[in-house]
Amino acid sequence: MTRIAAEYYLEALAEHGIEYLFANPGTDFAPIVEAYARIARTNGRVPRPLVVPHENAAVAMAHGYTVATGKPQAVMLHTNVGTANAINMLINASRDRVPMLLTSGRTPFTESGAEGSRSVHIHWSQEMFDQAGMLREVVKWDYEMKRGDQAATTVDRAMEIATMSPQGPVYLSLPREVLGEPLSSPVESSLAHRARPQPPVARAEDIETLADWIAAAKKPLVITGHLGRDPRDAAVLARLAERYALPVVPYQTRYFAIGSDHPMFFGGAPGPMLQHADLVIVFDTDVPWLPSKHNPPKGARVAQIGEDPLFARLPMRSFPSDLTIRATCLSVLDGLETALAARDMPHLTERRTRLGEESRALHGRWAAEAEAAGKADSITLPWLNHCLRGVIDADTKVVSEYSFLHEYCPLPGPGSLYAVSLAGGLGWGLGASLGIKMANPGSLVVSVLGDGAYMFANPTACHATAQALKLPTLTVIYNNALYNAVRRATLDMYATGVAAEADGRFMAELPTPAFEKLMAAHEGYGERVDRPGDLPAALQRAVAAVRGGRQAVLNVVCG
Ligand SMILES: Cc1ncc(C[n+]2csc(CCOP(=O)(O)OP(=O)(O)O)c2C)c(N)n1
Repeated sequence: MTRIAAEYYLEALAEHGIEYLFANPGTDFAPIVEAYARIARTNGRVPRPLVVPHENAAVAMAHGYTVATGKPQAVMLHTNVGTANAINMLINASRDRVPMLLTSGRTPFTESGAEGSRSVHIHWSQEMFDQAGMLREVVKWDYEMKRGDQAATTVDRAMEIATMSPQGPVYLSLPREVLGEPLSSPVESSLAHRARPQPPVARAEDIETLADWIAAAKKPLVITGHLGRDPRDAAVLARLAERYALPVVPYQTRYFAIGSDHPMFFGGAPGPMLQHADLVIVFDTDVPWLPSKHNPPKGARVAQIGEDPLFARLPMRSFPSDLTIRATCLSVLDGLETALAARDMPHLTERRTRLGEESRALHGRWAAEAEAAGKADSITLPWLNHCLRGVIDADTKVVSEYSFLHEYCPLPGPGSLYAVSLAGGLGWGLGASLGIKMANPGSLVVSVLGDGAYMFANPTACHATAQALKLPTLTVIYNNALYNAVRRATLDMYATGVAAEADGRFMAELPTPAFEKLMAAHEGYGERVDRPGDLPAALQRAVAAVRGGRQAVLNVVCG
């Protein structure tokens, strides 16, 4: 039988180490379905197709799997409409620099005459002048496969761009006629002859300068954002912070950068320390502080470090920098470890003593807050996070869509946290938790989400996927029946405005469905919790269900 281009295409994906094709199909998929069926007869190596019943969930799963494994995956969606559904999660992946091959079918371009020509009315209506135009701004590269014999080389090109530093998603559109094209001779890949560029590493003179600055600083501050995606970064940072008394603020951190039980963890808000710092070292942080609220003092030195330290895809960003190092965090941290060992630290003892006292006071305050929260009438975010301690073990992965607070819940170590992108495309956490579970089948995966974030995730699509793929995770919903972020923004801008008279709640209030009952539809375990004292045992019950193979939802109703 003459092979079709789609067969070579799927094989090319596997050649690039792509294990899964997260898919939501349409009429454009016919050659893909045929190719899978043909290849199954020969046991050929192709990515496992996973049908995910919402596009945002498919992209969030791929995102989660990739950040947990480092391995980029492929997603295939239906023409313009399916692609449109996924753009929210694509924005998250783009801002988080997650490599991904996002693809979609392209409606057949021929009206008749070819194999795969238009055969239903949507084939006219779904055509766009420029399908990639709707997402071009958030991908590194886009292309439309023109001929069947490009099936392997387009994948080669897509993957080298996606994985080159700084990494990010790329987009490929796949016309049906091209995927279905019969090919009499085998398709060639260029993979074997395409060495990839390595990520940038730090220059020795920059390391020396930064080490000098650290040695001279009385009040240094380290701010992190993306640091920790490579778990090795967090391990070195913990050592340096301890050894040289460097306070660390993981600000809106996307990953585990430093444990909240580390003496140099100084909370998640840079403001208090920033105002007095004489050296601010920013490790891979798109927004290291909010200039409208707080700034480093005049004369403070600022170093900005990262593979893309200017965050070139952010249209406007004006944070100061006296030393900008384009390099992986790991290369800078490793370099500093050597360079600092060779230096005198005249202020180290003073730094250590003062910061030790401040740290003890801060940790004491968080502990007191958690204790008080446990005695309150209703559940608060500090209490919810404090109670999570009781179920988190050395192998737990926490997925946060804003609701996880390290201060109240130390995590086990590098690689134990994944948080939503600063782009804040809500609806990410539930899908991402499934991808993270796929990558860590033996781990307890707990997502901590607001009720708003949970509903944005298309919960039914996610829970159905978890059920079908046997991916039991625990979803903890911090249910305040509110878009509290919207309320806070109203009060922040109009503290004395008319809307403040209604506590900023107008347009922020949400209905309160019995989220836990969704579990009845998905063979899972669901429970509603209202009182602080009931939460620890409810978490234990939910985790027991998850460990027994059932997904679980805790609907934690907050005052
Ligand atoms: C897709 C999407 N739509 C809308 C928003 C705007 N938004 C930001 S935070 C927020 C509220 C989220 O509510 P919830 O998850 O319950 O958390 P809370 O603010 O109550 O803590 C909204 C609607 C967004 N970030 N993403």
